[in-house]
Amino acid sequence: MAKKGLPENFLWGGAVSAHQLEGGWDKGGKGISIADVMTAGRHGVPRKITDGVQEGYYYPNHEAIDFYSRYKEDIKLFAEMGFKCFRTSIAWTRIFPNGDEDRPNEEGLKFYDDLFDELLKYNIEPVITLSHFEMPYHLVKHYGGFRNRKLIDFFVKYAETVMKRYKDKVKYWMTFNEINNQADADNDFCVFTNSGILFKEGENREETMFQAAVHELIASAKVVKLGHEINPDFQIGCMLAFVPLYPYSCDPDDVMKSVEAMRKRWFFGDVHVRGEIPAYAKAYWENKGYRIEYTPEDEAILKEGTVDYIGFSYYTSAVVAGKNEDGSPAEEGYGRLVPNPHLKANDWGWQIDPVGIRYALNVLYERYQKPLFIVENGLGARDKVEEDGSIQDDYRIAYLREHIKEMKKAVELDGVDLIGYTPWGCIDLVSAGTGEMEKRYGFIYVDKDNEGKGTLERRKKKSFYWYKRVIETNGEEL
Ligand code: P53
Repeated sequence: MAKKGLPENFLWGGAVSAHQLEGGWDKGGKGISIADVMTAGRHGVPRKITDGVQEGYYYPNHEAIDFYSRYKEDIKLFAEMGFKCFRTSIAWTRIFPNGDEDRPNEEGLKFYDDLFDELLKYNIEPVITLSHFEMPYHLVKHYGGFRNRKLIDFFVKYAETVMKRYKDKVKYWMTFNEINNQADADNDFCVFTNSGILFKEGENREETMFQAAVHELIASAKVVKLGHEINPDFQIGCMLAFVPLYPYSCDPDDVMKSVEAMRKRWFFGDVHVRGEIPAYAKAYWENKGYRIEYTPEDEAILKEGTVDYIGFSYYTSAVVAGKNEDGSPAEEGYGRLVPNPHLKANDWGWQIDPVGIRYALNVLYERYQKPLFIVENGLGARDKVEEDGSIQDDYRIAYLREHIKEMKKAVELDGVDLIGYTPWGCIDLVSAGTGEMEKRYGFIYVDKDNEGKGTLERRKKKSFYWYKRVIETNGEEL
């Protein structure tokens, strides 16, 4: 007989990141982060990265939704929905404003003490990402971001500071958010947000990215090891952006291309979970003539600092073809990305694929046999406030319902060990990819538009009441 229902202590909640909702970018001694130098874009128009904070630009993360001063009111709403956990990140720049100081900023530490206390007051378990696209900009300018090995020590020092400080308040940690986004080294935004890297003329992007990634993986392993010494009860995970890359057809060239393309993304999880550089990566580096540096001590650390669980985001899947339309072999790497004819997309072109979440849970569990935690999932959509003030976001409910159904199949029918589910942007916030406010994910509406105008007033959407009921019934009533 099939297993029935989700585990009793299942962690229902919501997820956000500091820079996308806190605002207060220069308050409480905070330094400038990489998110503070990104302007607003929109679908098809990339965000600009400026050289420091400059006059004449609109930076949507500077104020965001002002969670910095409104967190009590917002957490009260999360508690009303029945959240068991809340995933956010610590802004590195509140703790070490430039990243290379000797001593942390007490005012920043105090802010998170208060925030975590407020969550714990309602028995909401904090789930904390250490680095969610928000490293100090100073480390980019003066050290070249994670291409520089020195960043390992800066990150470890920051992580040690907060893990010691909050050792009795926070149990669930993750090191680097969506560390595998940068697998696409041609994407400036991904490499900047993951690693704080601005490419130099003539630099081999992929080689630089791999070196930075290896530094991050070493830093992560050190932090896992250290964290377990600070508190043996800590659960420290990695965080992967899981985008299944399906083969376009049963043509063996399509199938093999999908294996190759997936490997580019698996690399990060494979090191985090297995604690060693996979053979396929070493072969790839050698064939490309890349020199990626790491020492035997680094290799030992990777082995000692493997993660306790795998946190991942899931929004969409993609399709790769091994051949071009004229039958010639597709480019190496991701091959030719083609739309999936079986799926519809949202307004930003992200195709909606609920079965993909079951697929993701299965392939991750088969590969790693470690507990899984869905720490992001959701639908970015424009919402309309009706005359009576209500927001009828049935499309969001439908998206989440279909994904939760498939998630339950993975647990009940496939035997996957799943800890929890935290939909992304449980309160409307600034989009990471575009900087827009109007790409909304929330159960709670925030009155603010793409130009930064609005009262910041909070409003419960229809999905607020729906999700409350989902949590109450442990996912039985959808
Ligand atoms: P936005 C790319 C691909 C998949 C997930 O994204 C991504 C990205 C970067 O945009 O980001 C994650 O806001 C990320 C969050 C982000 C969320 O997905 O572009 O961890 O910070 O907000 C949704 O719609």
